[in-house]
Amino acid sequence: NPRRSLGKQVNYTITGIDAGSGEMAATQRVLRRYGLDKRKWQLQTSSTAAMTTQLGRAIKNRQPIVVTGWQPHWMFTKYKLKFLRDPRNVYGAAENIHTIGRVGLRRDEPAAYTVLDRFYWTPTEMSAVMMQVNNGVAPAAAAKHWLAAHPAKLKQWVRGVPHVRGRTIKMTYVAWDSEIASSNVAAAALRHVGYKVTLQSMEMQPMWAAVATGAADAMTCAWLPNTSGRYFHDYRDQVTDMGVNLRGAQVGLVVPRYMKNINSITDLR
Ligand code: PBE
Repeated sequence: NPRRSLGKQVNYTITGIDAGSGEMAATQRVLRRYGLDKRKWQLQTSSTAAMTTQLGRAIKNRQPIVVTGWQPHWMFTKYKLKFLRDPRNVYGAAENIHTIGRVGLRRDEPAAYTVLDRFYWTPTEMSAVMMQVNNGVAPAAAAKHWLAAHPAKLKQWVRGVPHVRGRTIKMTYVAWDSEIASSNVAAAALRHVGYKVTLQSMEMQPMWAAVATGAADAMTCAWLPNTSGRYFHDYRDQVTDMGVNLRGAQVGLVVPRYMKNINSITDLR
């Protein structure tokens, strides 16, 4: 019975990502809400890169694996995967990704504010940039090429924005594949209107704190209402919510489609 032996085969382990991410916190709740913690299941902390490496290795050997996955992500482009159903709705429905700026950005850098405020794209567009990066293209180059190939999109974001000189925007992000793509594309659009842009990667909590204290100007990484909800709740009065930059994001447990008998989180029990 492949279902009964699954726990054993994967060592009762869900392959996770960085400890600070919202999805890891949600997955700890999943272990409790589905009683998996009492059945030896554990969530392994690692990193996006280590998780995707383990996923690729398992798929190559057609072995079972359960990971904390999300969409948009190149893993769904490259491999045949499925989200496990979540009947207790711990992860929540589809989310929107928001751009968050420091208080005062609009006054101090109106050109940057306008571009970041307009920055908006689709899961398909984000996936294309993520796939390029996964294929080995440097993120800044992938972003620049993508913008060059989508002039209408760039025009929407920069239309009427005056060119600036000698001004810098500091962006921060967490090195999740999706956010590597979005922050590099937003940075490329800002560079197009003349800004020098620095991109600094951090853990999730310091990223929010950097924008809240004004140490950073902006970030494109807020998954709402659930995955980044705790930080948004804590910092909402100290930051500017610049609205949605992508609609229809999703987090959850992800397995290869060849795991035919595993379709719901309840199937892990
Ligand atoms: N993620 C990607 C993040 C948000 C973006 C799903 C890994 C998380 O906080 O879990």
